[in-house]
Amino acid sequence: MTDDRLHRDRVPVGIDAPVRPTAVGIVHLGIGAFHRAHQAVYTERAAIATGDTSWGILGVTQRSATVRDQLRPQGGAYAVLTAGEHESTVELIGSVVDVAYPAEETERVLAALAAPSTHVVTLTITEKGYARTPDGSLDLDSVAGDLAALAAEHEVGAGVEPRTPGGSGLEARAAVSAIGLLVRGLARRAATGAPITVLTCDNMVDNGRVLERLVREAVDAGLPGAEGDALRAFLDARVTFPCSMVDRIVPATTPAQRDEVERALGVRDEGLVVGEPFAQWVIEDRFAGPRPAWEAAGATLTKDVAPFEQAKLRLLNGTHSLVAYSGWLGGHTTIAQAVTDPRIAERARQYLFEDALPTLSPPDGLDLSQYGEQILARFANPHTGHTTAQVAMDGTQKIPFRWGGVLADALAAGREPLGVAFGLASWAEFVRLRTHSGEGVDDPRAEELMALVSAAEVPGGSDGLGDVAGLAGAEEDLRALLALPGLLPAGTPDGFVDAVAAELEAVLS
Ligand code: CS2
Repeated sequence: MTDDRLHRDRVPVGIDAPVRPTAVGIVHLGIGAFHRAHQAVYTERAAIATGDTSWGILGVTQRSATVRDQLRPQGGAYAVLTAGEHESTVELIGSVVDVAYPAEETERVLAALAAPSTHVVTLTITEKGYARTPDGSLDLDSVAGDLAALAAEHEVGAGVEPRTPGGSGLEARAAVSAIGLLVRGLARRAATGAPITVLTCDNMVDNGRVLERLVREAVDAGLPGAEGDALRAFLDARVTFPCSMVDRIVPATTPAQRDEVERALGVRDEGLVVGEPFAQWVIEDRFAGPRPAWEAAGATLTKDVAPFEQAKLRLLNGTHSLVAYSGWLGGHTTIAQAVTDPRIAERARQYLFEDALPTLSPPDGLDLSQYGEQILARFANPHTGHTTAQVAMDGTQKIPFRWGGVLADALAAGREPLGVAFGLASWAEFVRLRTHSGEGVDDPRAEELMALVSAAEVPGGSDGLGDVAGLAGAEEDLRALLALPGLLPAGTPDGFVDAVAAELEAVLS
């Protein structure tokens, strides 16, 4: 710890001190930039509004120790840079008490999940963190280490020797899966009987129900029969999995932004996150026990999240993906550049207003056309620096939730959604070009995708992207990619795949 580093005990002059939590009330799985710029900020503001400091957050970082190594030397504190069209502001957040890296501190995380002061587990583990197979069930291979540990712990608890010796090896393997860790934590908690709410904040349709189903599948696989009955009874009686819709554009922080904030604060913040001014959080009011007064910080608690969630996933995220793939193909680095390209803007509007919007029933009081315009204006904010490549990541995990429902509903209503078709054609071409360039795609199903792209095809041929051979090759690859299991809704007619192929010319031009 050096004096030139931000720390919660040394707050720069002229900036409000962050909240100092008195207990860990929340365990958060997946403490990336999004959580720090969203739920942690709501938690901070709720503590300021109510004076209740019992909702400190223990963050859990899954894939690497980086966030722990950034925040621990700062006592958990970090700054949020809000990058508006006309001005930027910096605020310090103290609600994160510490960050744990389960590969090295599994026991600490499990203990926190079972602790009496903890009442809520929140998750932002991204779509791929849910480890679903193409048919939506839990990929048991991904939680095998955790389930072995669960069975072993269970038997230890019952006074029986663990089946698998060598606990440390198990711990290291177990730490790769957020769902597995959660299930082990819930098993620990079941022994105390204390209720707990598991609140997912990821961009999935019916996210709470999805998570509950996966957790139950893991329990059934790990502790089948009578061994798991107590845990199942605990889940039935004492655990809830509310749905929630989260919204704030949070790009990856750049070194330039870190430098800018260092100049403003006079100290270095390795944990800095950047977000747009807009933020929204709609939470299903179905808590098993106490919760922070997030409504005091502007969150909406409601009986039914679905209309908000559908509108956000289909209008915002669906348009975002379209702009990301077509923007990347058009040579645009950022979403803001891409969405101001007239050709892309036109297709974004077509998707948003003609394809997606008519499939939605607006939540009370929401004017969907205005909401759509506001989304496009948010994308055009150049100060966030959100890149097309970042939004383009993990397409196989995002597309079904963003475009799948729009596609199915539009076809059922007798409309062919040509914006969706353009989006899918752009995604397929993105995958093809990145495969051929050797860069590859950032996607948990990358290997499958790249195997579908024909090795013989050279994009563009000798005469450029629009030549006949290039188009024919691109179409072959597109048809192979669209047949990827789980990508399009079951029963999507061949005629729609033809419509996607017909968009290739527009994509390649
Ligand atoms: C984006 C989202 O990266 C992506 O796929 O569409 O992260 C988007 O920025 C957020 O959902 C906005 O709330």
